[in-house]
Amino acid sequence: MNNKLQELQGRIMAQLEEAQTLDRLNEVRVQVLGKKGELTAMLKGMKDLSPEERPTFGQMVNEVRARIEEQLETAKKRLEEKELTARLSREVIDVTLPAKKERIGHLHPNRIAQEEVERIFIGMGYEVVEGPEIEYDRYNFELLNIPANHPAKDEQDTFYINKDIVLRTQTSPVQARIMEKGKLPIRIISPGRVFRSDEVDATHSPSFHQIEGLVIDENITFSDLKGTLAQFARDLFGEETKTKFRPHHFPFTEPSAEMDVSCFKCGGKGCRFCKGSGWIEILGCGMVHPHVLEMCGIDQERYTGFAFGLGLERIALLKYEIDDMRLLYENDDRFLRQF
Ligand code: 2NL
Repeated sequence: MNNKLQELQGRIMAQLEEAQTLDRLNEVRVQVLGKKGELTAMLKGMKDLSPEERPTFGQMVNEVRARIEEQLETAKKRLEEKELTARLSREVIDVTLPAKKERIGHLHPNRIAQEEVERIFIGMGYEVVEGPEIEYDRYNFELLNIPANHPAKDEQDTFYINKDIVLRTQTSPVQARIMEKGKLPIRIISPGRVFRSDEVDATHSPSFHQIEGLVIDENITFSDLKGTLAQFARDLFGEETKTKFRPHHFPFTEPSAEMDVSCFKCGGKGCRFCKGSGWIEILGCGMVHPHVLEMCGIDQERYTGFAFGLGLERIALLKYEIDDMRLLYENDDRFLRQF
């Protein structure tokens, strides 16, 4: 019996020392100390001993048990430490590695240009107003002095939904709706998408963007128009920008003009950018036609106003020196990420 106990102790101690995992340790523990364990069985076998032998044997078993338990504890600590060290080296973080770059999206160049124009006019006290992209012929043409047989209606080559409803060809209908509401004075700009049945090329698209502006109050004159638009040009293209107004014709304004700005590349000397002229055409404008005021229910004896319209893509192309409008619509990330 004594020999058996010795053998057991030696064997178990060796197994505990050799154990490489906590699982293995537990296996050994159950194998010796568990309900059906070897040591437990030896205690149970005590009943076969003589009463004199029992106390000595019992004491020996308990000593062996104590030693094994102590060894178990030591082995457990050793293995836990080993596991922690392994985990720490496995999960090590190199804080000196460069961080993974997140590519964050941003506004489209067209939208950047739109917000720039909005910012300038908001600074002058204008409100930004939007309206429907599908419009009644009445708002898109009729109230703007473009009656049924007017050539402008052909010229614009409109997308018709039916004979009364069109894809708006300009954002002026938004302004006609505001005039019709009758709250004066008016100082608004209306940016938005417009549609014309044009073939796609470097300077045309069937869908593009416009910003129109409208001011109506008592005593508004052509000087207000010139002063406002000259200031707008300086804000957009730089303090040295000069402006020039050339007579023009629009059905909805009288008199009408086109505004050129001095070339912001060459300062007006003439270069490739302004095709040698020193000037770049930017927008159309004029005093709101009295007949338009009248049709929209505004007293044309008391009120006058000016209006203007500019193509947003044109501003974006100029500002960013892009030579093909199609780039603005293709959504090629290699192009867009440059802005
Ligand atoms: C251009 C010319 C223009 C207007 C738009 C307008 C609007 C109302 C009344 C009178 Cl409600 N006029 N808008 C006036 C003159 C020119 O746009 O070349 N745009 C790209």
